[in-house]
Amino acid sequence: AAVLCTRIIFQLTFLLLDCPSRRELQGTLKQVQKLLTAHETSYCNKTIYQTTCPKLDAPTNGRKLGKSQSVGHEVHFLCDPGYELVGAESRLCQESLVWSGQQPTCRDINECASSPCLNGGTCVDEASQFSCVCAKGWAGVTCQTATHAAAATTLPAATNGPFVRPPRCTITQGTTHCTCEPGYTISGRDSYTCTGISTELDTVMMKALILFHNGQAGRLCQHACVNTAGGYRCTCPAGYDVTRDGRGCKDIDECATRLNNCTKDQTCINTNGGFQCVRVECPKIPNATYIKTSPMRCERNPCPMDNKACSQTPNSFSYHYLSLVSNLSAPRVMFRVSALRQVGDTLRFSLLGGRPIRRYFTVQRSDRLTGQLMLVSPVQGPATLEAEVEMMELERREQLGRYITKVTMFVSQYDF
Ligand SMILES: *[C@@H]1O[C@H](CO)[C@@H](O)[C@H](O)[C@H]1NC(C)=O
Ligand SMILES: *[C@@H]1O[C@H](CO)[C@@H](O)[C@H](O)[C@H]1NC(C)=O
Ligand SMILES: *[C@@H]1O[C@H](CO)[C@@H](O)[C@H](O)[C@H]1NC(C)=O
Ligand SMILES: *[C@@H]1O[C@H](CO)[C@@H](O)[C@H](O)[C@H]1NC(C)=O
Ligand SMILES: [Ca+2]
Ligand SMILES: [Ca+2]
Repeated sequence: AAVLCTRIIFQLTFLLLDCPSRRELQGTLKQVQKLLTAHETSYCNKTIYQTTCPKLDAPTNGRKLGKSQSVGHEVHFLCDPGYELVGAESRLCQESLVWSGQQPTCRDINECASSPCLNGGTCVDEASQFSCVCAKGWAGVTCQTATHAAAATTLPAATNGPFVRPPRCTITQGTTHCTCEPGYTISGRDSYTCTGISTELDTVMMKALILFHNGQAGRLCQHACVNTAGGYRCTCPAGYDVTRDGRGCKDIDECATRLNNCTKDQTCINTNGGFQCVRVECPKIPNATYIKTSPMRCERNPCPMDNKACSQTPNSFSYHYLSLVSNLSAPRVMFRVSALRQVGDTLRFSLLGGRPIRRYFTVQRSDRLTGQLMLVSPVQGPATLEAEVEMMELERREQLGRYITKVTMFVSQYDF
């Protein structure tokens, strides 16, 4: 023990000044062992065993492809549908045991703000197409490609369409040479675009963009678009339900359900976006009396003999209600009025009412016994318009009969 003790003392004079007791010695030995082990492990970890980069997480709302954390291996990142990748598409485990690039994130795509021109490009109208005026440093039909060679290699994946990739470019003696990933070919006017081999899909994508740009047909939502994490949804104004496809708005028929508060003596008229309760009151005209012969019709009581004032009043009033959408294209036929048979030698149709009505409507004959109410100019809703069509029977310019058709049009606030 003394020899051992001496040897240890010799080696570890910095730890022990005197030969310690057996217990103290054991404690010191343990400490020394621990110290050596720790030193060795830390050394080994670095030089021999540790050849991997730290574990990488998949981005939120995305996936990581590739599990290997060894030097020289790459991992790739993908985002869930509805999200776009911002940052490095892939990262490499470098010799220094540090991953290349920055950890990417998956950003929600704002479908509601979608525009065919990417990267800050401005969309310009053309006859049946569009073109993009790209922001500085970007090119391509939809400004999808970075023109700066250096920028191209670090182009974030988020700006790439599914069939378009940035090329890898190098500048040699002032000339730029670009190459594409396998499966892609150099294309585009600027030849800085790598396009997928599937040109058919490319065409589809372009068509979709054009359709979107032209509105209506490609309108994402008929009314309003609300961006949500990973998607979007369409909303409709009060009085409408969202259609099955989730994009359109469908009027709720309050009259077919109990959603209306019309009273028993009223008639419920369903309108686009609402409803109306109507009740026909027969007109009060001097020298004549009218009675209701149906909910929508009033007829004149027989006139006393030789009462010219009475016989000149209309024989009947009939009432019709139309529910229209705003901004209907014109001209179009709104309503037709027909005589059952010819009475007298002349049948005349005319539009009653003042200037406001004549701004939008006209009455013209469509055949011998029929007159039609025509819309001549689009009406912007919400509005309620009343047009009166008069049909008069004449015999040698003498009035035989007069029939009034009142057409009330409820024009909705929206074009649906
Ligand atoms: C050595 O590596 C192992 C496993 O990676 C770890 O548990 C240990 O704490 C490391 N030791 C030192 C001293 O770094
Ligand atoms: C029906 O209810 C609306 C409010 O919801 C009210 O403005 C309207 O006057 C009511 N009509 C009748 C006939 O009660
Ligand atoms: C028509 O009615 C007015 C008042 O209501 C009356 O003064 C007039 O005499 C009537 N005309 C005829 C022809 O009965
Ligand atoms: C009305 O419709 C025309 C096309 O039919 C459209 O150009 C115009 O913008 C529309 N106006 C409104 C206010 O919606
Ligand atoms: Ca979204
Ligand atoms: Ca309705």
